[in-house]
Amino acid sequence: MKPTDEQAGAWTEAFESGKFVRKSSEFRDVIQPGGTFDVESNRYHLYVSYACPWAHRTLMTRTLLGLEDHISVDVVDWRMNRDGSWSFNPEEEGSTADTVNGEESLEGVYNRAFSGWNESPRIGTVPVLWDRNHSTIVNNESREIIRMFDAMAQSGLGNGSTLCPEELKEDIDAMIDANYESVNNGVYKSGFARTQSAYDAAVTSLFERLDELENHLEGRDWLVGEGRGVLTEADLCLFTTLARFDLVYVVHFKCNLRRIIDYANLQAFVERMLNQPGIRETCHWNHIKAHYFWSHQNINTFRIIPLGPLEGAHTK
Ligand SMILES: N[C@@H](CCC(=O)N[C@@H](CS)C(=O)NCC(=O)O)C(=O)O
Repeated sequence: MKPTDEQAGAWTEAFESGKFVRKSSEFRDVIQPGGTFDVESNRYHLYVSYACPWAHRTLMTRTLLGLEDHISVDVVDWRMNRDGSWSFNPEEEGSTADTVNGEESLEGVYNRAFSGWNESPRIGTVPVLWDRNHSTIVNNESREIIRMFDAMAQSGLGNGSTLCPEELKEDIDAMIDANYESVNNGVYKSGFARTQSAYDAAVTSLFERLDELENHLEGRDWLVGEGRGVLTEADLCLFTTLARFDLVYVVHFKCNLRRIIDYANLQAFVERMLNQPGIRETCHWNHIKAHYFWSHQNINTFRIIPLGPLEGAHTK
């Protein structure tokens, strides 16, 4: 699906009255059994940044659903360029070349999917789900990509588990929605605010929601489901923000009313997730920390990377 001019316009308008406004994703096709984008092993390829919380959701889902042998992955350099673009740099530890298209930058990949892409003021975000058969981008919205991975796992690929049981779908979606603006996007709204009032509002609603989640997790392991709950997409979507919180957001985005380590239930939730098979291996703390402090020079002029904190998700 090609982006519309209206969407492109929205991309150029990142800030409104001091508030950070997130661009909407432009490629929104769907993998479906029997559809244009059919379920097939080794057909789809993920481009991620290990630093990015949205991309991290897709990596975690791929691991938990046992899709590693079916969906290949390339990893961009942790350095995001000043204009928000990403490069491939196989020299950098943990980063790879573009093994599918041989591009030097992610813009090159977007340009293959939609020629003329880089002639407009568009910036290609991670994650990107690429289709080798049609040589195009299927989708670049993390929430939709993880749902498609679940559909793939339900269609015979992977380990047969689900992160979105049909009977919990509504609750999962409601939980993801409830955490999106206040928490997932809230940390960015706090960090990129250009007025005191925009910052105050973002931090206030972020911590109000964290307080609610701390209460919600009392006596529960996971956010959704009966009893102690079951591990679902809603947990992954919250986790990738919480895991970065003490390491980066407290200082870099000034989200400093409390740390996650100060919340007993949220901290236990983070550690529980880290202990799921394969999850720790998806957490590349060096990329996460270096990326934020180095890349956002508008809020960290001299690119100094803090030494601490001594303790946090990254030490658990
Ligand atoms: N809505 C997207 C957001 C993805 C996103 O914003 N990714 C960031 C990295 S954390 C990015 O690539 N930013 C580049 C830019 O905005 O210039 C999703 O959830 O997939």
